[in-house]
Amino acid sequence: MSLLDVHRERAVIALGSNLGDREATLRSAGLDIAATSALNVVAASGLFETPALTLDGVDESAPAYLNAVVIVETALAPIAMLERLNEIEDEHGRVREVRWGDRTLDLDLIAYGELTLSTSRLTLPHPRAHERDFVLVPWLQADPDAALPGFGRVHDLLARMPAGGVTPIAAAPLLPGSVGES
Ligand code: A4P
Ligand code: MG
Repeated sequence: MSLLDVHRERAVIALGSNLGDREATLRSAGLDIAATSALNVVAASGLFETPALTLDGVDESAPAYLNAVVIVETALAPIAMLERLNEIEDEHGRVREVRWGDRTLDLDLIAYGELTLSTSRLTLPHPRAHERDFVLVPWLQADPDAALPGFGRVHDLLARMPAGGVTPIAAAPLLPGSVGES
């Protein structure tokens, strides 16, 4: 390794929206991620419609979410990456009112390499990702070999879950030419 080499990590971002023009918001946020020079997109999933999970459980009467996953390589530190994701949320009119409440855009950092971390601002991997089909199904589509640090292969996690209501929607992939890794 020379002094010019930069250490890069692979990071997984989950996108969710259940208010407004959900598809336009997710596509625009995907483009914002791709346009961030410090984030290089490796793969992206398609779009999936999923029933809202609230603090009281799945709420079929709440507006449904669209969810997707983007995988990037980055030299940004995890906190710097979270700050960039928060900026993109803010640019899309995200208002923080109710925890797990309806939102125009939620960007979660699901995993950052093999790193495990628990601070007041950031927990890695995302503490609830392992039990959320609306994160794991798009992630597996973008990367069939995906593994969640501390929890094992995403394929195996999903195989142990009841088949849920994660429905692919008939639309182009989130970012052009980027479903699955080539
Ligand atoms: N934070 C800590 N670790 C992370 C991380 N790995 N990634 C902190 C992102 N943020 C992380 O998040 C609250 C705080 O978590 C942030 O200040 C950050 O420093 P927030 O986005 O402000 O609030 P939130 O999203 O309402 O809360 P929370 O607990 O992060 O909720 P989740 O887990 O993000 O769940 N149902 C469906 N079908 N699809 C969804 O996408 N999403 C949620 C939100 C609920 N129900 C859903 C979906
Ligand atoms: Mg969140």
